[in-house]
Amino acid sequence: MVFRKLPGVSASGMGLRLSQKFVFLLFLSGLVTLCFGALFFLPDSVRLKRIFLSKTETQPVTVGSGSENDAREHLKRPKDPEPPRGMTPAKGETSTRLKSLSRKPTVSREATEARLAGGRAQEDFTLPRSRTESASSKATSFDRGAHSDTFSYDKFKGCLLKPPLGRDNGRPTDPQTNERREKVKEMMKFSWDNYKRYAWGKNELRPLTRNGHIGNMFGGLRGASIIDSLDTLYIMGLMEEYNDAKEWVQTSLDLNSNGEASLFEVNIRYVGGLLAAYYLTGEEMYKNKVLELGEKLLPAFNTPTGIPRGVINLGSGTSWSWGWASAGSSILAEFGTLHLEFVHLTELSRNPIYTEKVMNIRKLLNKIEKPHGLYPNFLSPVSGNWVQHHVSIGGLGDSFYEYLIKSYLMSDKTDEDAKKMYYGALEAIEANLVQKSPGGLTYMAEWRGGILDHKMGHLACFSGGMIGIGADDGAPEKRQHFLDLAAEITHTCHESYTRSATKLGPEAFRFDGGGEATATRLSDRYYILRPEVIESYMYMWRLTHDPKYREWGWEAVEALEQHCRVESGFSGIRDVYTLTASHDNMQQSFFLSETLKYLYLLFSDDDLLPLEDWVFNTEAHPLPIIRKSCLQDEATQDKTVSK
Ligand code: DMJ
Repeated sequence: MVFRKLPGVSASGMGLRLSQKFVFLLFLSGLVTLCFGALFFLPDSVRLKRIFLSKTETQPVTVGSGSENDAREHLKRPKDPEPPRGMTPAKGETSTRLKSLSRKPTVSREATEARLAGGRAQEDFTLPRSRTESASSKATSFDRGAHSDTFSYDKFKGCLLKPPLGRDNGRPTDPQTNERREKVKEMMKFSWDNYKRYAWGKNELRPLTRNGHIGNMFGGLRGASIIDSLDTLYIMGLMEEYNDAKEWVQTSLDLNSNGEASLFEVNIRYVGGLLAAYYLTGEEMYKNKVLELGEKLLPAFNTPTGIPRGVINLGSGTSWSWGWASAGSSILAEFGTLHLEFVHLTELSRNPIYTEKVMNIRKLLNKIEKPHGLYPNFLSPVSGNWVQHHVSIGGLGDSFYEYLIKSYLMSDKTDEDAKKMYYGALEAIEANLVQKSPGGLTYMAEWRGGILDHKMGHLACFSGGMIGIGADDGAPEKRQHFLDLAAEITHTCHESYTRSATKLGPEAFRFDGGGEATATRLSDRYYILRPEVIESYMYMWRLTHDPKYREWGWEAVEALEQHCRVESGFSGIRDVYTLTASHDNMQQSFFLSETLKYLYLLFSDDDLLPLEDWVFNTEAHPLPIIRKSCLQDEATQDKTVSK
């Protein structure tokens, strides 16, 4: 009976015996299975495959991560003529999944020691399919231009408490302070003019050889110094220079690059820089650019946990982990330094996907077991477990902590999870890392599986400012203590400057081997125009108005002028302990974005970018506090006239 119903083949009609019929049927079903199975090996673009498989294939879903391609699917507008990128890997490329674990990137970062330690199995972050689907369908229907609930710049300005540039652009009344501020402005103009003359459109200036540096951190994106300078030029009132920068962004910033970029660096410099430029000026062009760039970063989150990998190809969306990061892990300071910018991308686009991505990271970090309450620097984006127990407030960990307290502040103090995590982390840091030297200096040691390394990096010096801005929201009995701790750390970092011949601080300083706050290794003696110490002076000045912070800032200006200023720009130096300068021939873009901006703010009145309205991202790009209640209030429309 069954045989007779087989279409096209009548086995009984061929006069076969029952056993022969059985073998024939077995052969036939094997053939059908084989053909169907072969469909899976066809390229995605083959029509036959799409017909049979597209609707039925199921993918594992995780909070905020989804399948390999759905981040781009969410953003695909109905009339997009092309399939989403990443569906068809470029010739010679293996799939993201195969490629993504780890490979040697073209970009290197300081080598890290591989001390493996186990982490507890990750809790299950998989959401029921229905919830993920509803999130994705919400996002698919998103249309940036036509969305009724579009971002209103006027409304945003109406919700600021104060004018962004203060009464008189923050000009201080005290003549000496004003003179110092003018000096910093001159330094900015000098750096900018030389960049423009010798390196226009490249990422950074090489001031000794008078040419441009492109590097390989930004995946083919250009003009890092331009993007990083937009807001600094604007707040300093260097309008001719600002207009040149704006015009370059408008006409020459090409986001269709196809190179390997650091997700972290592109986010803090490009996304942060464009967001700040938009919020300060209201120029729609910046908003359009930043939303276009934001979309390109999303595929980095397509991992089993939703924890992004460190490197992304901005063209294909393929992502992978740094070759130097042990066992294909992601870096705490990298995936933990996206929150502020991504929340603003959602704010401007009205697309929840950006916030979902970073909230997923937050959730995972909140839930995972932490050794002694500490957050190690390496985490597997596949298992969601810590990969090794190295904890540092300097490189590899630093801005993760900064973004916790700043997320709380930027949310108008509504983000209670961020607050809890920040004060919890600070408690663990104090219990395990904060040390006092025999000479009475407070410092943050590094922690390697329970063993302390009595070293503090220049990068860790941002923590004076961070602990300072978080002091007020701590438990009442702790507030003064936090402010004191912030002042002590800032003092130690200042000591690392005063104990050198150049009065500039080394890359890392130690508290063992007889010395205190000095670099003992030759390889730690360099200074690359970093901002962190000056950043803490600026915050501590705003918080305490103790004149010593302005004096310390001025010492730094004099040292920069004396040892880093060369004929055609500013350069890092190889050894802060020798007066025979050896320059590194690099004017880092963060010198224009951070070091000079923080110095300028230090010598300005507090109403220039008031902390009541703005938080600075880790590249010193000001992002406004989001006052949800005000923004949603109909009555706030167009209250901008006075601002
Ligand atoms: C900057 O790019 C950022 O401040 C980052 O968080 C750390 N390093 C540099 C400056 O030193």
